[in-house]
Amino acid sequence: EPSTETPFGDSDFVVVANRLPVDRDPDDENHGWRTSPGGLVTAVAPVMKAQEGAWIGWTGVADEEFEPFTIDGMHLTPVTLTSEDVLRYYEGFSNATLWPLYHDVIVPPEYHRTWWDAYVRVNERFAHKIAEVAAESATVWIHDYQLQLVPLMVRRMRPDVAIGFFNHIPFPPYELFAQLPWRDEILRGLLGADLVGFQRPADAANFRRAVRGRLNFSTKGSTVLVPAGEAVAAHVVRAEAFPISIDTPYLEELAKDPGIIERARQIREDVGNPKVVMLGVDRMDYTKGIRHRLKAYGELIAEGRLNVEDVVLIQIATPSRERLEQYKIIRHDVELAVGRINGEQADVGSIPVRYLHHSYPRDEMTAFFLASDVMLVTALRDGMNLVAKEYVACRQKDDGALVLSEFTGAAEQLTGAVMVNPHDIGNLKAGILEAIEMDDKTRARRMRQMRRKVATDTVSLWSKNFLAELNHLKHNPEAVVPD
Ligand code: GDG
Repeated sequence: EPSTETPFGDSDFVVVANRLPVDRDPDDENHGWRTSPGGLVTAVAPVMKAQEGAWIGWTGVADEEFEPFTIDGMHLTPVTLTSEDVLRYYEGFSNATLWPLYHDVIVPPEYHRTWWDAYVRVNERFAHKIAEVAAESATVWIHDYQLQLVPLMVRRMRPDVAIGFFNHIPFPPYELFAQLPWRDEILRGLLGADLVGFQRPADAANFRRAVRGRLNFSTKGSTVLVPAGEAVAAHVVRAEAFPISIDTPYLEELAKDPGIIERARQIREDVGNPKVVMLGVDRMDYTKGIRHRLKAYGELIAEGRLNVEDVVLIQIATPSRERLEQYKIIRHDVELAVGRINGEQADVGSIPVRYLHHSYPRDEMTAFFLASDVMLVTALRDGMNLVAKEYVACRQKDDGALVLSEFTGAAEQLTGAVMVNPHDIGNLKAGILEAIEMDDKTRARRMRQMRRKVATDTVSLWSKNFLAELNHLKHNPEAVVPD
């Protein structure tokens, strides 16, 4: 019997990410869910509330179907993953194939056809959900490497919607990307979007080069000319950089909170009130350069260039992807290194590394930022690195120094940091000493400059810019086709 319903859904603005911004909490009266605050939520929540918005993603719970629900004014539409999907699409193809490949093959990526099949299947599931909930001419914003096939799938089903994609991690150089057995499918998938955003101009350039090299499509500036293909009309795609940022006003507010300031003082006292407190905050991930950082620090102590009575390193490493072999290895290596340094370099009254394998509430994290004189961000490769920006936002007295790897997206923005090449242990040691010994005036000048940068470039501005550009492209497609 003919349906009187339109083939469209109700949402004018649809955010799509692997995870919904919630965690299970059976005690909570909100249908058993608690929102997990993060930069992306802050950035898109106002847009979702202003328009009829929806967020599509996985709940983090396998093998269970959930009905759509509303929490903090956001309409959430769960996508179901089976345990096998989690194994093959999420832990497998997303985190053991794409993640290492896109981070300069720091560990070897694994290529398995069964993982790829699951990736296609789950991407299709997301695309169908989008086609179902998106209103006519809606704006759809798809996030990250787990969903790179979704843009083309949605364009085929729903040519009326505006499709944006943002890649939160690096896009690798062509020579590395070319290893991927499914490289052409990934490129075609991304080119289903009207706008593909990357962290750095270099990531966008890597992508356009791969498109030219593999698909032979021509590019002009940041525009890719996509000819008509299987079930899609010819169109243009913009690929360019939109460096992500943080919710600066919120962090500045927290950093002024007397309770949090008091907690910071207490943390310093708990570690023995040394002259210098250094801090690392990372997910426990092999991309973050935690081992390199510990190696440099351990050598500085062993050589007597740092004194265990004067300095403490607090290393927070939050548990991450713990079922994956490479994550078991990095955790083991980090814990071995911490044990060695503390065993060899400590005396009974001082412990050079305070290692914390936990996650903390945002307030406590802010107290750690406030308690630390030197922040160490030594990633071997990182799309942006928000921790670096968060530290800067909290240092409202313009004290504190940031040691920052040149292999982070943040390095292009936080130019007042002490830049290091974490592969070069000598250089890393010199950077740590430079940060510790920097005179107050220089430290203040450099921090002030970085703080201005994060005060202007907030995550709200980032999403506003991305969505404005997407909207412009969809409504003036002829304006973006270069002669
Ligand atoms: C990916 C890209 C890109 C960490 N532990 C706790 C906690 N965190 C927060 C940090 C920060 C966030 O998690 C981590 O963001 P990063 O940017 O540092 O790194 P990834 O997780 O690898 O993020 C990265 C980012 O996406 C955004 O596009 O910058 O390059 O790899 O906000 O503070 N927060 C709380 N407790 C913890 O224990 N509350």
